[in-house]
Amino acid sequence: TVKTRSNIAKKIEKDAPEAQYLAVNPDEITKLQEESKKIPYKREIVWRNVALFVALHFGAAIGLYQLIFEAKWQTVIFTFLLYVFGGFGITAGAHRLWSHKSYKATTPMRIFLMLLNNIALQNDVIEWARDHRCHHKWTDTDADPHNTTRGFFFAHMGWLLVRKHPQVKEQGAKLDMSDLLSDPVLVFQRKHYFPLVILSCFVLPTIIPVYFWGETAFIAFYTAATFRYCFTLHATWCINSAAHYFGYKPYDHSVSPVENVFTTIAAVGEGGHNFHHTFPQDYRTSEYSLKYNWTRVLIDVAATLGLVYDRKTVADEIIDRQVNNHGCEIQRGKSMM
Ligand code: ST9
Ligand code: ZN
Ligand code: ZN
Repeated sequence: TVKTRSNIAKKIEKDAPEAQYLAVNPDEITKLQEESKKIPYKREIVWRNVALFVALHFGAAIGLYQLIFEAKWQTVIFTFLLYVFGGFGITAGAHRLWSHKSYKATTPMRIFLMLLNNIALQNDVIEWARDHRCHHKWTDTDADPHNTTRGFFFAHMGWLLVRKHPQVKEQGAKLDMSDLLSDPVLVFQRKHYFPLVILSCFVLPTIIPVYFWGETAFIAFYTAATFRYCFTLHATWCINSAAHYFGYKPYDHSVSPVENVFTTIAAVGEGGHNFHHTFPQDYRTSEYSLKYNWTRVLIDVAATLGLVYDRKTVADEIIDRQVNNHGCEIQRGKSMM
């Protein structure tokens, strides 16, 4: 494990110096695990979040029923498109662009992605990226916000229902977030986050179907807003849970992330998670799933339009060497258990 991790660290340093904060340091991981045992930690449930998420799931159940039996076809299509484009705000925006710097985007494109990101309501990008950088740098330790060693449910959504482990805060404070704090688009989002997300996630998704094709406000609210929001959350959370549990590990046996085709489809192209943890600087986040990698298609189309540039990829020889030394050729290109 230790050898693999330091190799990856070296590769990241070489391929993408700006992604160095993600390089895993094996000595640090061991030290963290030792220190963690000494920190007194008592799980503290945040009942406000429990109540909100229970309510959201009741609302989503109503929305699913309406989507199947009552909604107009335009509302069904609209709900689907909101899920895909809100998803892009997470995958192409918060994840591949801002957390990993795996490509660069012009200001109009960053504004576009920030607006899409609001539809998904998953905390502002700066907070999302801070948690995500913690996740990559200290995977499966107490400094990882959704540490899978605390179980499937914790990694999936339980981590949003309890106070964070003190090590997340202590280690996370050491991350360099200056690149994001100096992006005016993200500063704007953070400053106006509450009105932006209420408008983008709930108000507009309700008003648009009513105004343009005469849907009832009741149905529009439960389908395009509530159900779609809840569904997008689970699709995202599955990357932290299912894509760390069920699948193959062609690139690195020593880590928990796997290749999982279901999450690739649900998360518009993000399920090549063993690849992604091994090569976090690669904007494709997977090697084989172009077919379902809608996020990559979006980024490539934006590049053709000149909105995106400097897309980073890892050379095939480096991938081959990694597979030979630390992964498994037979599992390559397979995505499920
Ligand atoms: C949501 C996010 O769902 C989901 C993210 C998933 C990530 C998946 C990644 C997978 C790869 C990409 C795939 C994408 C696929 C997309 C598919 C789409 C189709 N570092 O938070 P507080 C400090 S959000 C450093 O209150 P508590 C810091 O000082 C859902 N420091 O901690 C902070 O103050 P400030 C909607 C940190 O009290 C202070 O602690 N949102 C860090 O323990 C207090 O922070 C919600 O439900 C860090 N990492 O509470 C909200 N973290 O911020 C849920 C904290 O001022 N959140 N600090 O610097 C909460 O209510 C709370 O955060 C809490 C913890 C209860 C969970
Ligand atoms: Zn990532
Ligand atoms: Zn992960």
